[in-house]
Amino acid sequence: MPLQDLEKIFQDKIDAEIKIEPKDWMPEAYRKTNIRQISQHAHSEIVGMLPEGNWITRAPSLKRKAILLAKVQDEAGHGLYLYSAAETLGTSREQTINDLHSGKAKYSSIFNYPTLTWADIGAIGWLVDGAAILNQVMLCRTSYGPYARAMVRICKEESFHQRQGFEILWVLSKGTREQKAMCQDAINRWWWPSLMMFGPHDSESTNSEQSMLWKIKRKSNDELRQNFVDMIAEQVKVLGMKLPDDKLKWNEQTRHYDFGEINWDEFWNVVKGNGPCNKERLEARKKAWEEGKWVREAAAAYAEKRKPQTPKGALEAA
Ligand code: BYC
Repeated sequence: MPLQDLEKIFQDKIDAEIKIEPKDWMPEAYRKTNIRQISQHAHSEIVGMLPEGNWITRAPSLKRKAILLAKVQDEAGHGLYLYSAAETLGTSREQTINDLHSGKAKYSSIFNYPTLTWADIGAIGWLVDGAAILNQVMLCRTSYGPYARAMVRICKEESFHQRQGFEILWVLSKGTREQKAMCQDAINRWWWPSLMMFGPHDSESTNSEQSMLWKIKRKSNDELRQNFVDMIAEQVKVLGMKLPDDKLKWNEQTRHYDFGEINWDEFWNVVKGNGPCNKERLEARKKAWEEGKWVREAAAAYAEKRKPQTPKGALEAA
């Protein structure tokens, strides 16, 4: 079939809200964009386990420890669904992981900040998972079938994560003077990096225009960021805390909150690998990969052993 016809069938499907499936014809650039975004997303889930994992041994009670452990395990699951979704586009798991370890692949800027106190675990749940959900609810309707389906379960789990984060901060916000101060300090440090998670302004976003045409993205970076500010500016009142932005103000005309400018130099610096924890995060991932080699080998050997064996002589008889 001529290329033009294939392109038309593809775009007609997108326009009619029919999902694109792994064996369907798709433009090479659509395949590449999905591999890029899905693998970056998978890496974010896996690297995202590190700042939270830092507090598993120091959670303030057995109950908090069990909850945090379960949350971090959820993130591992998200990473695995997403790596599998990326594989359906013809990339191998090994290649994807090599790209993370070599520093070629990106992952969310947010995970390059340190978790200094227990309140940071609350702030990550509330703000980071909160930002992630807004973006990911939209991705449940993304045009590539395996990605959209992976997002459904991820979103259910993320909304639980956000509530647990809010609850950690809510308890601290009702606590001692020191606990209240710890809560405010975590909000101060995580607020701006959370806004950066949505990516550059639409005017600077290199991929958005094409991704919107292909319905990989359904809402723009700035639109989602605004939804997030509107949601958090209300929720922070329940905590009796403040967001660290003098310009944050309800705008009666736009029916949205106005807010201050993000420090884009800081954002690009972190994206380029020079944030507070970039090196530490990659080192930790590489070490885990090396140390887990024997587990991968054992799993592969076990799978091989369980394969149905062809009875001796069966081939000759056939
Ligand atoms: N950090 O053209 P743009 C979670 C890059 S984890 C780093 O707007 P796009 C969780 C971007 O890649 C949730 N890089 O890009 C886990 C592009 O560079 P390349 C993570 C960023 O793709 C554990 C360039 O900047 N969520 O929930 O159209 C614990 C220009 O940007 C960032 C996802 O991954 C960033 N923040 O839009 C707790 C969602 N922003 O690739 C929670 C899936 C931008 O051209 N991803 N860049 O070299 C997306 O929805 C989109 O990729 C983005 C960016 C909205 C993030």
